[in-house]
Amino acid sequence: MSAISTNLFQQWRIPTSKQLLRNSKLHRGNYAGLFPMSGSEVCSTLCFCKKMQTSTYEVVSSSYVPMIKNKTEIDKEDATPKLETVGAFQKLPMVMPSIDILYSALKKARRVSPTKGIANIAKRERNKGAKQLDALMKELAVPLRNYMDNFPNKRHLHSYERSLIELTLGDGNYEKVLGRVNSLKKKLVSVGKEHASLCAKSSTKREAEERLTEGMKKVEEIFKSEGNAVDDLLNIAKTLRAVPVVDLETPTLCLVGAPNVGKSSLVRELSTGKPEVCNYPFTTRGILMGHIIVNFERFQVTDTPGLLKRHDEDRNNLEKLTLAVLSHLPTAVLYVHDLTGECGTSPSDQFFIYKDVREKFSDHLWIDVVSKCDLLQGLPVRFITEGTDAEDPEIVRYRKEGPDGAIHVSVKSENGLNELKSRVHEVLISQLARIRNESTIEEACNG
Ligand SMILES: Nc1nc2c(ncn2[C@@H]2O[C@H](COP(=O)(O)OP(=O)(O)OP(=O)(O)O)[C@@H](O)[C@H]2O)c(=O)[nH]1
Ligand SMILES: [Mg+2]
Repeated sequence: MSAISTNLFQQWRIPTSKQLLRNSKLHRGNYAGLFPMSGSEVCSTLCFCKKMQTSTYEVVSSSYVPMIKNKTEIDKEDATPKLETVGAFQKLPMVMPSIDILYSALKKARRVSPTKGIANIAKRERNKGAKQLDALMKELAVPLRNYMDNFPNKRHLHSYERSLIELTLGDGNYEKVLGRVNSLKKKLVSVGKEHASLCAKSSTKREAEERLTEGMKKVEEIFKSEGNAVDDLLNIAKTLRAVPVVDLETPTLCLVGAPNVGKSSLVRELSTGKPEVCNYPFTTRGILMGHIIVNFERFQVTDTPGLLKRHDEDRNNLEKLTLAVLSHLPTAVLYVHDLTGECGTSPSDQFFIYKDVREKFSDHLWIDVVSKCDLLQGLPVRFITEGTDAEDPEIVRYRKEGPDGAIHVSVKSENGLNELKSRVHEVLISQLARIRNESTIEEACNG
């Protein structure tokens, strides 16, 4: 299968609270999480889905943590259909704003005329009333039913996309909004039918007219008061469609490290990606996707938000996003260490974060980079806040050189960049071999 991208760099990030209020109505429902940048900053992308990775991880309460499943759970999962690809967000249906659905439905319903050939005035009026109410109910309920049918069940999504839904929209909010749309649909059907039936039982023309007006008003009121569920769904679709598309069969390099260590600067050097670079932590607030072309072979590069020294349960959604990429996508890691003290995280804290991440993702192909080496002329940097564990010989060594085999680079002096580029190419080629090998094994297993 070929993979096409209309642009070579995609960006998706958590907005500031101001952007969030401007871009989405979802804040009303206390939606903590990530949203795309405003339209001009989010690049639209066309990319084809690929087969899912072979190893699977389960998202547990917004966590990226791999979970070991017992037999009953596996059996239960096997019973449900699965979408074994990424790319579900690009297939989400277009949702119409609630106001447009309402006005279009009212217009169409009012145009409905009574069945031809009814001579009796009262009969004709109640026939018209019942038909108009029925039409209004259908015009409102059918689009909602289509949304319900075409927004995927979260359980059937690829683990990466499931995790993005949790981190983007907040725990359970995707299902809540779909639930509200569904209950609105049910209410419209039941109230619409009830009033159509009342109207059909009218004994005079006047009564039929009154019942029609009353029914129209009632259905309209319900839709006006609960139609915001549809607008929330529209915002969800917009947000999810803006998530950069990853291709699971294209090797991916994921830049990881503490905040402000120079990850984005390296992404700019290594790939077509041009993420924002600033001298403060958490400049990168989402997943950013760039590409590297080596010998006509295309590879993906993801920039990620920085990781702080803390336990997983205390991590914010930005950090969880980084870990979700590592957990659910078959990436090679380029881990960035800043030993200059410039980034704000002490070398010993960076060492702690590094050990933790390295241990968790020990099966990933890996490159260590010590960044900003143009600033590393003086003695090893030690923060006054560093505790006694900073005397640990491993940390003392780390503070001087970084991890064993780390490549020292500077985007300012360009030191080490050529060595890094060839190492990156080597690792991506190995990653490609791994992916192909896994596909071959999978095909063999599938007979
Ligand atoms: N002197 C020097 N400064 C650098 C180098 N690389 C990056 N910087 C600076 O370090 C700061 C942080 O760089 P970024 O690339 O934004 O770091 P980041 O890790 O992506 O930061 P977050 O997205 O906030 O986590 C910026 O002010 C860069 O100009 C380098 O090689 N030398
Ligand atoms: Mg960055």
